Amino acid sequence: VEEGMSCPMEIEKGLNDKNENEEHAKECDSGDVDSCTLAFPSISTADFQFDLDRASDIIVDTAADFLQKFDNITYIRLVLVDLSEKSRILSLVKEKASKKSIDCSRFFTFVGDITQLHTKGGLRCSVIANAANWRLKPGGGGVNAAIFSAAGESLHHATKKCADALRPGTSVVVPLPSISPLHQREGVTHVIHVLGPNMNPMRPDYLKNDYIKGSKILHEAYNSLFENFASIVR
Ligand code: AR6
Repeated sequence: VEEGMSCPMEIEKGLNDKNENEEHAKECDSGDVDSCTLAFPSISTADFQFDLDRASDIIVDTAADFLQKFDNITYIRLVLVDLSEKSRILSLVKEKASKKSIDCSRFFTFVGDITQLHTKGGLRCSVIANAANWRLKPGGGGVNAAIFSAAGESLHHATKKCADALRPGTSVVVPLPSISPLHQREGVTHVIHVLGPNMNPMRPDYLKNDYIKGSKILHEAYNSLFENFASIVR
């Protein structure tokens, strides 16, 4: 993959997500770049009700800064994942990344279940991020429930060894034991739990629509996630 290649044409080409998925999956399976791909969900934008337009700006900005900082390591890749082709956060991020001419071989979106990227999507990602809760508890809902359930008990134990709580805007790396089905089946070696800002009155640390604070915390959350990913890769 050529360094500096940018893809403003991704949208103009009119590729649907399936074709884009297939293209990226093909590239991914072709070499050892696999070990340096981080797949992450959009933090805080479902259960935590963070505004999608603001979140997409923050995702694109923090990803662009991160890739620029590591522009000598061309095989590091960031992949934003969501379940549906109709995902609004994926469309917004795709559009904004394209406007900023971010290299689409190093940052792209992918439709699929983050716990089945390899077996169902053909995309190998050794590191995946989780939109966690502050207690780092399994269950709840959303991507947290999916990851803890797919990874089995060993993720729960491994997580407890690393931390017992998270502050909003921070993340923690958990090496995934090789006995975990997620490790064996999907090739995931690390899970990074991230706690984003919460705009849902029914959840802890509710920010009461304070988007100055909320945006700052979401920035910090992605910076923390990407820095932790870099620390694994290095
Ligand atoms: N694969 C890929 N993306 C997913 C999956 C999946 N299996 N499941 C959900 N998403 P959310 P939050 C997307 O609600 O807003 C939890 O209960 C989803 O479409 O999981 O940060 C925790 O315990 C959305 O784009 O996380 C916390 O209490 C994104 O993942 C709280 O919810 C994040 O949605 C965190 O809320």
